[in-house]
Amino acid sequence: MKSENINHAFLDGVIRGDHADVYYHFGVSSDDPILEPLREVRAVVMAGSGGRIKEFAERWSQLHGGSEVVAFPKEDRFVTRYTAGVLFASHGMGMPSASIALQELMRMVFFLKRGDEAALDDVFWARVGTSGGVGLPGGNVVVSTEGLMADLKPYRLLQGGDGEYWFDGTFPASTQDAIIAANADSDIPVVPGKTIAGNEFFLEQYRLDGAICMETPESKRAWLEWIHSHGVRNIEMEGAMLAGYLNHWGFPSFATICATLLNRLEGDQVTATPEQLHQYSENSGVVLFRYLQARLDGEHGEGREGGAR
Ligand code: R2B
Ligand code: URA
Repeated sequence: MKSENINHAFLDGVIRGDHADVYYHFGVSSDDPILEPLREVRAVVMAGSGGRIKEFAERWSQLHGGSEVVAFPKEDRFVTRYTAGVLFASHGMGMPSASIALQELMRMVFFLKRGDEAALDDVFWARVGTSGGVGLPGGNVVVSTEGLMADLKPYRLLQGGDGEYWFDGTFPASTQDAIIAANADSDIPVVPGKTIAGNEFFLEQYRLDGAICMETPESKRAWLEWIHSHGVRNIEMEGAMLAGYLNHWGFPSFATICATLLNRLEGDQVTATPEQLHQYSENSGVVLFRYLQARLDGEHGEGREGGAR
C-alpha cells in the first residue's frame, strides 16, 4: 500500500476507537456489530445494479455450501451483501455515484482490516459491468488494462482555483493475466484492452441518439477510430475512477471486467434482445467467478497470480 496516500488523519482514530466512521450511503457505521463477520473479507465486488449484487451473492453462497449472506439494512442508495469472504456492493451509474460507493468501501475495508497494510494488500477489488464495444460485437468480455476519460487522459477532478486532481488509471497486469488464465478453457471471448469511462452515456460517449446531440456522424466516427487506434476496446462509465482511487491507496490487485452490449462502430442504440442482454451480462459474471474461485478457493489453478508478465 502507499501509506502516505491513506487518510490516516481521519482513519487512524477509527481504528483506535476515538470515533466511529459513518458509512452514510451504506447505512452502517464502524461500531455496528453487523460488520463483525466482514473482518474476513478477501474481495470486494462491485456492479452497477442492486439486482446483480443479490444474484452474485446468492451464487457465491451456493458455491460455498449455502454460506450465510449478510445484508445491510439500507438499500435506497447501494445494495450490499457479504458472504464467504466476498463483499458485493452496487455502485449505481457513473463516476459521481461509484466514487461515493468506492470511498466508503475503502474506508470500511481499512476499518475491517484494522489498518493492517499487509492485510489490505490481500484484498481484491473488482467492478463487473456492461459497456459499449469498440470494434467488438456484443458478448465479448473486456478486461481493462487502463481506464481513461474521453480525451484518453486519466481520471481527474476539479480542485479549487484552476487546479485538478489527477489519478493513475493503470490496472495491475498480473491480475489481468490471472483473470485471462482462469478463463483460458472457456468459450467466452475475453479480450484485454483500454477502457474509456464517459461522464455521460450520450455526449461523452459520442452518441448521436441523445436528447442533446452535439456531434455529427463524421466526428463520432473520427473519435471512435481515434480511441480504437490507441487500443481502446470498450466504453463504460466508472473504470477510470475505480483504477485511479485504488491505485492512489496502492492496492495491488483489482480489475474491471465488462461485457460488451453492442459494437459502437456499428451503432448507438442498444437493440439486443432481453435474452441476449442477459447472456452478455452473464458472461462477465462467469469470467469474474472463475477468477474469484481461482484466487479464493484455489480452483482453475492456471488463474493463480504472481507470475512475471
Ligand atoms: C455501463 O452501463 C451503465 C450505463 O448503461 C454504466 O453504469 C456503465 O458503466
Ligand atoms: N454502458 C455504457 O456506458 N455504454 C454503452 O454503450 C453500453 C453500456
